[in-house]
Amino acid sequence: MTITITAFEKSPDGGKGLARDTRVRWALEEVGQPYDVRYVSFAAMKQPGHLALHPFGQIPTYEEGDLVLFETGAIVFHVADRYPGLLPGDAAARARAIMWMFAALNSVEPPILDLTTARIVERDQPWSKERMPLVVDRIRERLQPLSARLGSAHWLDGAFSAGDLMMVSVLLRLRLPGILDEYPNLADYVARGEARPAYQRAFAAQLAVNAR
Ligand code: GTB
Repeated sequence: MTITITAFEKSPDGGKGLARDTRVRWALEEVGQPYDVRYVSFAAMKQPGHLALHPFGQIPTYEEGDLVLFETGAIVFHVADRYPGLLPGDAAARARAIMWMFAALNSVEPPILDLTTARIVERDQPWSKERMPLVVDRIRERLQPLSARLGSAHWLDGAFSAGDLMMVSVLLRLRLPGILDEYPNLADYVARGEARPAYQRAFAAQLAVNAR
């Protein structure tokens, strides 16, 4: 069955792979599923056609036959659940991989998103500069224990899983602000994720569109 996802017609990051379609592309590449992409403009995302797929008018969405999904957590979980390659066979290991997906989205991504808000949306507020150390410290509160847990391991729990795919995707946004470099094992972890052939293909596909 054909899989179709949506992505920015023109990503604001110009193809750095930070928009959330990249993690969905990566998951599909990991499990070897071909997919089509429908590109949408910011205006089109807020029109009834797209809102029927995504109530918040965002990307990415995922269509497969009658199934329509939004939210990258749900999409990556569906891909990992349906196709082999991203979740271990052992029930306990599978539960832990899913736990790491949730940890990435619920515990690590929120303070990172707050940094984006602070740097872009709140940039001109008179209190913006004063607030920034608090925002960065809240990220460190997550990175420090994550770094300690990862230690010298290659991945969070044995073999690479959907948990790592989501965690690396979330951490990637910290490279430009330089925060990732404070935790060399996390920087290496992210680099290992990016070096995976499936990630490389996903990255190249989104870049090809945004570099036009
Ligand atoms: N929780 C949802 C999910 O995980 O699927 C969040 C989806 C989401 O935020 N989508 C963003 C979107 O559609 C694109 S990824 N925004 C348009 C809108 O809300 O109107 C967020 C994003 C945007 C831009 C960059 N960038 O340029 O660096 C990075 C990430």
